[in-house]
Amino acid sequence: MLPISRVRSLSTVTTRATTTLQQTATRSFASSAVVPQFHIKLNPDSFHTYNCETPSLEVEVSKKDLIDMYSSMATIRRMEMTADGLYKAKLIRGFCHLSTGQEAVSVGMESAMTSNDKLITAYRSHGFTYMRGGSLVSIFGELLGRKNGISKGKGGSMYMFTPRLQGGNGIVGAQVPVGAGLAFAQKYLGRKETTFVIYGDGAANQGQVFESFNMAKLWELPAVFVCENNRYGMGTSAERSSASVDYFKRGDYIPGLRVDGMDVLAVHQATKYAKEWTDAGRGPLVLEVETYRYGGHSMSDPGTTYRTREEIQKVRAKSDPITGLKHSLLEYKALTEEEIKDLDKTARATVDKEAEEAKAEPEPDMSEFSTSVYVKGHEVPFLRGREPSEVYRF
Ligand SMILES: Cc1ncc(C[n+]2csc(CCOP(=O)(O)OP(=O)(O)O)c2C)c(N)n1
Ligand SMILES: [Mg+2]
Repeated sequence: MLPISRVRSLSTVTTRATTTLQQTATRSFASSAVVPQFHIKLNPDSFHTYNCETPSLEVEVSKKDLIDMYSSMATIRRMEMTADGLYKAKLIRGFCHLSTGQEAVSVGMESAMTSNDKLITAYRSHGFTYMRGGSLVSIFGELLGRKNGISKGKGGSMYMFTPRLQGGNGIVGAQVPVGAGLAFAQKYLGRKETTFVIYGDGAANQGQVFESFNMAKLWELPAVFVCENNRYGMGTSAERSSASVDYFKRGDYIPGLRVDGMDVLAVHQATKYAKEWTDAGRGPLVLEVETYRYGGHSMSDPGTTYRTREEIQKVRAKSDPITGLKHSLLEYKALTEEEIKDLDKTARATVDKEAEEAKAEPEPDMSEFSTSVYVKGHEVPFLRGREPSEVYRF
């Protein structure tokens, strides 16, 4: 049976779940020593550019990289489907936004990032949390509101963080200037690191996005603005909300690249390119990742009132990211059907086990009600509770 690990810098990191989390799984991101064994040719339509060169269509990967990518996507798919079931069973409450169909984005990106790079995203964040070091049990714990959830069970679906993930943010677009600030810090501190700032097609027309573009270009910050274009912002199609859906060109004075976000290897290649771009001191880049969400916007949206079932079926049949990689694995004789089935089985078993572990955990203690609100030493004198008589003093 092949191990499940999360892709890291084309490295080999096997993750072991822990039942406690806030701790995130510890990984070493060592293995650039792994020899690429496969030279995979990408589809010639994988990239579109705006004032920059086209990335190479030949991806160099090792067998281990391919296994990690496949396992990670299969794990995220299973995690999201399990969350869907737990929500319908009323065990998860409140907001819950799933990324089924979009797995190649978080996995492909992570495979070309370093552990020192930063990533900040909006509320559709479970996949990124997992790829950036969050254990499955801690993610489920958070969704279920358990004490050992990644935010102590007090944040829920939209507010997950790891040392390498600056959230999980619920206010559409608000993470974009924060991401520019992270990139500013990296430049100011003289670090050769990149911040990947993710926002949706629905956020792409906000003023604060363009203000962030302006400052990032003015100061040549190492920021990659990643427009995760899943073709809808809630129930509004990109065409209805955006005067131009060429999101990769919307940075105007910032060069841009559009990538097929249903192909994990293309996303890997585009992210590698973006990372090399910022490392070379070329300033910001806009990276549009074209993807598709299979489910509704959130659990309260069936997702079929503003688009047809046929549309969803067509995307699934033609460009599902997991099936696509499976075909490549077979075509390049990297793995056999049996070995791929084993990966699927392992992903299922791991997710199911960790979801069960999370379910068995207790809820946070009421003494935690007023904690984790302010940074220690910066508290206000008191915090109001749910009613006037409930007051918490620091
Ligand atoms: C400032 C603000 N306005 C409105 C909302 C309500 N809202 C939540 S998600 C969303 C659509 C965002 O779509 P997109 O950026 O494409 O992200 P996706 O859900 O597709 O990942 C809206 C309008 C919000 N959370 N914050
Ligand atoms: Mg969207």
